[in-house]
Amino acid sequence: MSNGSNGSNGSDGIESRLKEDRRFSPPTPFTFRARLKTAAEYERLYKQSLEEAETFWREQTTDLVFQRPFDKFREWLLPHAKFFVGAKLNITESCLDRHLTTDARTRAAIVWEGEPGETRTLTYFELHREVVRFAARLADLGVKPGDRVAIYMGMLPETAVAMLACARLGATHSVVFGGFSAEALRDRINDCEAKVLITQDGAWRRGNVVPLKKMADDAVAQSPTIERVVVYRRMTHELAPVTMKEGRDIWWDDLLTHTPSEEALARAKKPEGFDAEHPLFILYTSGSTGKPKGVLHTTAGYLAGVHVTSKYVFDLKPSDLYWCTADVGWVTGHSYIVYGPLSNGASCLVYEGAPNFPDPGRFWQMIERHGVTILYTAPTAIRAFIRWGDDWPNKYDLSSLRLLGSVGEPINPEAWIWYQRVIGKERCPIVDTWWQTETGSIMLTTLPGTHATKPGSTGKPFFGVHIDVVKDAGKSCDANEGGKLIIREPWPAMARTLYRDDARFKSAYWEQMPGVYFTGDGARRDQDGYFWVVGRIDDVLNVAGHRIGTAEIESALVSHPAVAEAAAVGKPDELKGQALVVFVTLKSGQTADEKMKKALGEHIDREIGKFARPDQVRFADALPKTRSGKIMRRLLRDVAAGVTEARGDTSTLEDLSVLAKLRGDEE
Ligand code: 7RM
Repeated sequence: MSNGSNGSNGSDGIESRLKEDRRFSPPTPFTFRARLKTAAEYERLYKQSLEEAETFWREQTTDLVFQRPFDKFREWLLPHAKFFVGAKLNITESCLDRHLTTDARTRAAIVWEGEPGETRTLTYFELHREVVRFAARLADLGVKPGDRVAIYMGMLPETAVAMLACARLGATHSVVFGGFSAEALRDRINDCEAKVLITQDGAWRRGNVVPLKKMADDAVAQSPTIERVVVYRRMTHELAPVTMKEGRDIWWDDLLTHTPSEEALARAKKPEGFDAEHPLFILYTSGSTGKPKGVLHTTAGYLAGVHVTSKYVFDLKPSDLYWCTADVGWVTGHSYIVYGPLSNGASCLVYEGAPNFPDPGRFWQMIERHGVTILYTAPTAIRAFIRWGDDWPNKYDLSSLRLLGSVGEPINPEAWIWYQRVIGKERCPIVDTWWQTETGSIMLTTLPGTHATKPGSTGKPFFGVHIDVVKDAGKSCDANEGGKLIIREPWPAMARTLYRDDARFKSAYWEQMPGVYFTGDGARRDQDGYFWVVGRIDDVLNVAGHRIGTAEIESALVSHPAVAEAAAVGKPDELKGQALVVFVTLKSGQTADEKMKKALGEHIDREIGKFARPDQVRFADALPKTRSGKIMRRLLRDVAAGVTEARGDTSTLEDLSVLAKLRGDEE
């Protein structure tokens, strides 16, 4: 069923059954201080969240700032839902202003470390001040509520400032991960018709400078809607030479020297309250067609979702230093670096660079140096650390850690145990959090103080989450029976639509199984109500925690002049979870050689970004197809994985010799 498994959930063999039964109770010293301490507390709140949803969410959001309270908690007209109907709010007041009258005022909001090692701290007072200053200037550049602003930056405090400044003005931000190419940036800007682009001269990555502004120039050359480009100076001119286009480009620092208009300053200082359903951001993510989906999130429900999950899943306290290692260009960065933690007044560590620069001890050195208490990272990173060896973490004092988290893909029990033993020293609970760009906030996890964890399981539904495993017919599966992971009722932080493509929002999520939200994942629920997510069962891959659509890769490949046809599939990979394998047929007269492989790899770098470069390019005379002409990816997956026997039904295969040839091509 799965193309996403990395061997974690094998259900055959007594050994793996026994392994799956391992469970770890929350360490007593953790539970002693935890916000929620017992399974009964979880049960009570979970029950309330489903049966008296309005009361639950009202009580859980009293610390958030609403300029006008809601009239009605939810309106559901499948597949569209509204939450906190009638409320007015400015999300940045919950993330910033509310902390100015509490102890959080002088607390670190962001502790930043650059890849070369320099550090900067912004208190809530300072972060608020910077957001107000920048928002006022953005307003004077003509940014109005509802306008789209693209942000193409690395991991800097200013990236959060830019996002929050947009939100303050009611502009919709679209953050594009700095690993995307100029072409990918251009497509994302053009799809949402962004008016302003905020970028930086260059970003550090593993000792190299990623020339973001240069790539932004290439993108904007073909983006007619961009009027202004704001450039933050991270480098020097020597490190990242930049050409500024007169009348279009302006340095962030120069912009701040402009005296803002009275009107702009007023808008920044005393922010407008927007409707609960006012768009907050668009984030592009891969689906099963070649075109990325512009997932749209709105204001009040999203804030409520990330606020409450951050509080309970990470058990955030004023004394914590919380570190989410995701890039702000992915949803994890939006929800669990920016909006969730800041709405809780948490102190967040933000790191600019690579985990193995200058050496593989970097993360552990940073944990020791800053006294990190909560670490939230991805299984692919954990597997890399394992490979680099225990000596690196063992060199550092990790005793400040009290809680560990995992996100992005299924974690194999071996990696889980290593994380718990070598990093957590068996003192820290692990929260394995399952969620998606579309869900906005965490949907499945064990809460750290209330339940035992089982390595490889994402635990139980979070409050308000009506989640189930079903067969095609929509019937719930029995305990331990595999099926499709679906969500039965809308939840506050769910995506409201796909930007300007509501038809696709309906067909991609709500029509595969009529009336319920289909996640695209396969899963089972065990006898204790714990969920085990296997991975994607659609045409989406998860390569090193990056979500990549096979169709996107294929359409990028066929845009190369030498390529006739292409098929992309995933292959189980110890380190990346899945590796990307592409099968390519070339046009006649083209030579299938190493040079061509390299050219195709570079073509993907340009079209999408280096992170999407295929691990393996395999040439074929023909691809296996059904009689109706559909590429049989199932067979190609087997070929890529080295399965030699044709499994399953090949009766619709047009020409069996095609398959035999592909197998012969094994490297
Ligand atoms: C947060 C994020 C979503 C897909 C999702 C799953 C996979 C994420 C877990 C997981 C097993 C987890 N958003 N996934 N978390 N699988 N266990 N804890 O990753 O939109 O980029 O990806 O990632 O397949 O559908 S995402």
